[in-house]
Amino acid sequence: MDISRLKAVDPEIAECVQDEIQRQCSTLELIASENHVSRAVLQAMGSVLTDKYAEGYPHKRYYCGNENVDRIESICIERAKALFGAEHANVQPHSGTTANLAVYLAALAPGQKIMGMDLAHGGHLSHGMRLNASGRNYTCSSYGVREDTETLDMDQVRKTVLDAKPDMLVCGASAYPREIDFKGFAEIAHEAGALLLADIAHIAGLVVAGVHPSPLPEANFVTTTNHKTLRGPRGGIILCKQDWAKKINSAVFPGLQGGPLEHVIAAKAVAFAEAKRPEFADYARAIVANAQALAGELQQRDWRLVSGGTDNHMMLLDLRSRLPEVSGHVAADWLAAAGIVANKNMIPFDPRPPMQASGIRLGTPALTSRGMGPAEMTQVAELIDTVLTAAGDTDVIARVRGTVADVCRQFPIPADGDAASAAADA
Ligand code: DSN
Repeated sequence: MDISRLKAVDPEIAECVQDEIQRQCSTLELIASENHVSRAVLQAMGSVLTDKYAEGYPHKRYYCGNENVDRIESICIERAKALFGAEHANVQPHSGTTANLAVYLAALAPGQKIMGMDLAHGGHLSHGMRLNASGRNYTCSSYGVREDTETLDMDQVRKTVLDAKPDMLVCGASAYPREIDFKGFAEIAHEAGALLLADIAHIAGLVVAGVHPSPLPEANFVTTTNHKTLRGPRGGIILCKQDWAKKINSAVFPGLQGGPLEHVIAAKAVAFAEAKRPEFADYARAIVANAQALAGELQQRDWRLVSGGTDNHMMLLDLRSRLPEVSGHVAADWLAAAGIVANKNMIPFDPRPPMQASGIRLGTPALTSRGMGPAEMTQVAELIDTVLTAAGDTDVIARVRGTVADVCRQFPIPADGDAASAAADA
């Protein structure tokens, strides 16, 4: 990535950017919600579109001079609709949380009832966590996984939902390694007289590739971020039927946001076009194949995975299976020191508090974007196992760090400028 001008003008920030490029190039990114975008996405995002104010929607703006961003946002909307098979798309939300808050604002009055998946079982802050605006402005409760299977039991979910009678049922998760039964959720929402919001932030790339069932058209609202398995820029979108379009649009603007980030909307449009290509379906299938390969290799090394494996792009390793005294917080730091970047994560019914946690969440979207396959997953599992088994031994961490650097050199990320070998940079 060329940052020569930035270096000349602001060497302090240029150094930070350069260091981040170096960090990404030399570490293995296993945070399940992160990815490496293509250079086309980066270029759209790093463009003069950032200069433009465009409050409103295409051809109905408050300021003049929007003829080009109108084209961009209209293209982005049409691409989003075609990609997901939606009647309406709002591409302005700055994030997934904002997208969810806009849905609540459009469809609920303050104090009405939301039910989402328990945060401690894999849900998300914006699905009703008490400190989040969702939890503060609405009456929130949750459903969770079964303790014995660590999966969603739709009969149990149905009973919990019918007992609570929420106005809005939210499905979708941040840390759930299994397929989500969107049809089942739609039936339950219908029976309970609730609206259904499906938040597919984590699995959007798998959904558009047909690797995970889609919540459209059953869900009233579908939200997603663009930057996880979908491999686009940071930000969110909302999809819905035409009859909700007006309310959703006015909830996003002027309800929650001011000027949209048209440079990010341009990058979303680029990512949606990339995700429509046949190669993207191969990529999404490879993400899941890699996750299942990594999961299998870890299990062979006697690490217990929540729910016994994965159907998607992520898994949750239960440290208690081999290191009962070690928290996710400590283990994630050991891995990071070795160049393996993951996050601590609560496991269902975790006895530890969230900032300690007993699990590590691992995801394969970013490694798959670098062109890695099952053979590399075996190696990554071995490296993870070596670091954890050595329980923080600094010599072992240093040795693994060297191997990680070698693997990273073989699989450069798109932004490092090596076009020939950045396999995923379409
Ligand atoms: N922070 C995201 C994740 O890691 O899953 C969710 O917003």
